Amino acid sequence: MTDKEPIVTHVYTADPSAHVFKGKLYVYPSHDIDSGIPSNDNGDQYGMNDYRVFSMEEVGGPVTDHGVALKQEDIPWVSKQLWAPDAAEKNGKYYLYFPARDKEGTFRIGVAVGDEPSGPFKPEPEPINGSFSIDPASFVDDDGQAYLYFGGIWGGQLQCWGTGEFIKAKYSTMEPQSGPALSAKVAKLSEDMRSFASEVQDVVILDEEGKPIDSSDHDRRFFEASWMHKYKGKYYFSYSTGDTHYLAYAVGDNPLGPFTYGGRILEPVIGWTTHHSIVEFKGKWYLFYHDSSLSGGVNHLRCVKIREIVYDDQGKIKLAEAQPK
Ligand code: FUB
Repeated sequence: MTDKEPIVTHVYTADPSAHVFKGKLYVYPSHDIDSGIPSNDNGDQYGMNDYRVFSMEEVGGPVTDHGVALKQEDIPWVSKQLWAPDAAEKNGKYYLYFPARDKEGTFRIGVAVGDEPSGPFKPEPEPINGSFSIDPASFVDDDGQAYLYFGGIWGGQLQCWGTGEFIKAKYSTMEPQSGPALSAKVAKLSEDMRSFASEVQDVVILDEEGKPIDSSDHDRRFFEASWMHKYKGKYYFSYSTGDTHYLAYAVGDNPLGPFTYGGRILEPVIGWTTHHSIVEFKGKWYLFYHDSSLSGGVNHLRCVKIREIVYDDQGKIKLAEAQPK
């Protein structure tokens, strides 16, 4: 595998969340399918209906497909669209967090529990109380406190929740167009990892002058694809800028923020979406991301790839020159 090659080609994969569990690198991606649903701005064509788990012993080595770990028909509250998932481990149990539309068509976030990192995962009968929108990303800090970051604009419905209630009329908008940008959301997770243990709050991203990034600043404001990692005691919140197609990051001293914009990690890829994770494995740091090269550019048929990243003396992230072979 080189940085130009997908980690697997026998299925379409996207939105990779990578974690080290039991000494191996596990990847929890979306499992893209050709749903036959016409494309629109709400993302109806992203009609995924199950999750598969992958693992590798080495970056660049063989990738094991552990098969289907959770499927739509086994989740009582879901109507459609199993979008970008993430996983966490706590006290020997494994938790798969996933967004999907409920029976009313509103995105919620569910959790499913397993005994092994590869699953299978048994879903809780209801979505997490108080959850909404898409793209959950879990983070367990060194003190054992776990957090769930989430949110995504447009098809992900984050713009519908400005008042705290779901306003369907805002579904096809990208509000606000001025003033502070919409923020990703974060909540502490309970000890059993199945519910929120705090209020949902904004993940505030500040500019170099300490002002919240403006909604007109499309190159830097949050759109979707939250990820949290820790490097040298600092908290790195990374995300997709959506319609400007960058992966960007912001750095803070606390997992709840605020975070100060730090720069771009990845330029636009082939395809509309860009979504990633960042993980340390065997002393190196890796960016897992996707593009649509495997399908020749079909936006909803994507493939996961890996690039090595490095940090400079200031803690700024750069792509490494030498990439996984
Ligand atoms: O995979 C469906 C959606 O596309 C994800 O939830 C977004 O982050 C974007 O990658």
